[in-house]
Amino acid sequence: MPANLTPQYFEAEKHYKRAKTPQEKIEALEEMLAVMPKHKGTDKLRAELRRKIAKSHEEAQRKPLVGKKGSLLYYIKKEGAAQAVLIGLPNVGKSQLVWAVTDATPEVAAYPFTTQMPDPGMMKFENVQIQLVDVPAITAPRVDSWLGNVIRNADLILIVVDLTQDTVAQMEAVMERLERFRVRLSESLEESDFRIVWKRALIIGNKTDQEGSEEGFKVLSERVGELPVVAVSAKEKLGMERLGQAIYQALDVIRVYTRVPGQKADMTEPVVVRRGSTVEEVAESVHKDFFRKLKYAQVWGSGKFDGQKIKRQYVLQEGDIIELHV
Ligand SMILES: Nc1nc2c(ncn2[C@@H]2O[C@H](COP(=O)(O)OP(=O)(O)OP(=O)(O)O)[C@@H](O)[C@H]2O)c(=O)[nH]1
Ligand SMILES: [Mg+2]
Repeated sequence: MPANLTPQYFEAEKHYKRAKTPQEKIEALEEMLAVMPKHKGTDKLRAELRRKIAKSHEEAQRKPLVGKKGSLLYYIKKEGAAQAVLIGLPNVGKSQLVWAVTDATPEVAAYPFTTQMPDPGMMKFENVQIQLVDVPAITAPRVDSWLGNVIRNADLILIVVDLTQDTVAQMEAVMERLERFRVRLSESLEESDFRIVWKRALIIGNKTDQEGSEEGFKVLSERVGELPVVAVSAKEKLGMERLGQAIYQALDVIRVYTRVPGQKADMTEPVVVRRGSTVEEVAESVHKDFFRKLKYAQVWGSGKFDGQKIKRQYVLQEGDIIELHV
């Protein structure tokens, strides 16, 4: 069925094409929707416009806030159990990787500085949702004002390295930028500069489908010292399972399950907490008041006998099931 679109519609469409900000896009799209004839022939088109409007609203939400000195600031709201940000030089495959393992669809292209704004997506590792944030290359122009903040705010840094290029030079470039952002990847007790933050990191060697990547990985592995490193092909989706495992491990968290007295624990909904967390800390992350109200807890797993009563300060282990009594 023909859509029979009107001249007003095409006028509104022109506005949309010229729109620069998400707000302008939303306005133009709403105009297009308003002037579009409503009949079966335009059903699909109207649905598509609504989708675009929703997308522009999302975009508007992560639109940069203007900082004090007119600089751009981005803040990526954390979702899921943890937030990991992918950093690296241009073209190493950061966006391709986010595309491969999350629900996000960032732009991927063979030229540098394709990504201009942060783009978060959710990755599922077993029963855990982890947020991955695609950001511009660490050497991109005009990102210094906010990229450092996004990195400093993340729970984990994923350094993506192209295994077909000089891996050592890439690591050096990344480390130099991190230093400038006052981010360190290893904890030093002597550090007296309170502005320096320490972050967990995982190094991801990408493009294992390409010739020369094996050699690149060897050289990289020798360079990284204590940091964990994993090899993948984002494009061919090779090593994705290992990647999920490596990310989870690098986060250094554990999964604990809570159960309501007399019921079975829901094993699909873990409470994800820092390794070394105590019962009272888990209780608090379940509900603010529980820290105060917790009387005692019982644990299943943990090498204790099932249902054993445990103290508030008891340190939990991966996979423990606990019953909180308040
Ligand atoms: N052969 C191969 N090519 C890849 C792989 N991952 C990414 N690429 C290609 O490398 C190019 C750059 O990929 P992007 O994901 O856009 O790189 P990026 O790191 O996000 O780049 P910027 O946004 O510019 O910083 C694209 O042409 C990708 O198709 C891979 O695993 N193997
Ligand atoms: Mg990109």
